[in-house]
Amino acid sequence: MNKAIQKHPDYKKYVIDSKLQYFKPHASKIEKTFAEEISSSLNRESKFIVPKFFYDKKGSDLFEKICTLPEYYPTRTEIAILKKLKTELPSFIDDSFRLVELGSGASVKTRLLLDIFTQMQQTTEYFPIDISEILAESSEQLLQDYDNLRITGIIDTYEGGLEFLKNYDDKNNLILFLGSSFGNFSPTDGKIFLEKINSTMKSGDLFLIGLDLVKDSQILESAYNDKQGITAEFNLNVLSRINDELDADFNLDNFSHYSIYNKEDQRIEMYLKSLVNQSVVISKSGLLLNLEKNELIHTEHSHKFTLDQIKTLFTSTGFKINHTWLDEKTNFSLTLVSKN
Ligand code: AVJ
Repeated sequence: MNKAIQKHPDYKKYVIDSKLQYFKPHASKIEKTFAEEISSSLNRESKFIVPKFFYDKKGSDLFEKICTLPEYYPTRTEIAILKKLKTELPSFIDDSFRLVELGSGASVKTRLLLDIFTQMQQTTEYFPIDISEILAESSEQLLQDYDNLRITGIIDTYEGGLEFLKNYDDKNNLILFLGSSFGNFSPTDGKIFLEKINSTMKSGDLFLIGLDLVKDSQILESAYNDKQGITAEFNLNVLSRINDELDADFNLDNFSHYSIYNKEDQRIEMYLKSLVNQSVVISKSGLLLNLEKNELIHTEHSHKFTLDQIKTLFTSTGFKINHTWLDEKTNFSLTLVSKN
């Protein structure tokens, strides 16, 4: 191809077959390594580990398990709402739309949307955007199950992938961001993220986002403190990951899972609590970590929203709301927005 007319010079295209292709940036932008991030986030007075590190293979499996727990209402509720979209979403989209997903869709949720798209369209394009390359397995499976599907994976950050898509062509995109993953952002970062998404959207594009709602503290706290202790295992697993990948010697017996609902800030706060005074070596981060008994390492914020806040959030970041769908108990929401 002539370099001068190449449309995406920063990405390499991998064509697997007529139905599956990938785009991957040549050189991933100067991102900090796991070792560096851990070294800086634990080497300070208020210690934290960012939640994206939960998701190694074991952590992803544990999260899948969380999604099926009786206490963890979000997944089940969002699926129930998505099922209602089957009759209602078609009036918002047509043949010109492709489905874009932030995060790769191995899940039933993606399939519920693909059911809608593939029934309406001759051929459906699905563009998952994900940094992890496990994209491959789930794509193969989807292609086996949907005849008229074409998949283009973008192996990049959400922002990077959307920026890529902006210059890709002028087909309309319905961008999915499900599971209340948005709840991990601080209010400030969340706004910046939405503005970024807005800036990559064309005027006809749609954005469908799943957000968890403010509710009774007890319901929230039991969703993050399940009886079987799977959430605890999920939280503690990040220490095992650091042990394995960064050559550290965390003794998991010396930590406990701690999670509470902060009503004022409307968020679940998750921590790992040090049960004793202890020192931990993290070789690859070059760190000797001293922890006091009862000291907390922050691992996650999961923000919850009111319907009014959802309205303000989108109108203040350049969107107009097309529709918000809720379950009967108003536990969870799906909001469809477009550029204002
Ligand atoms: C994937 C961020 C939506 O906040 O509910 C579940 C992660 N953490 N249980 C959430 C999670 C503990 C989940 N999100």
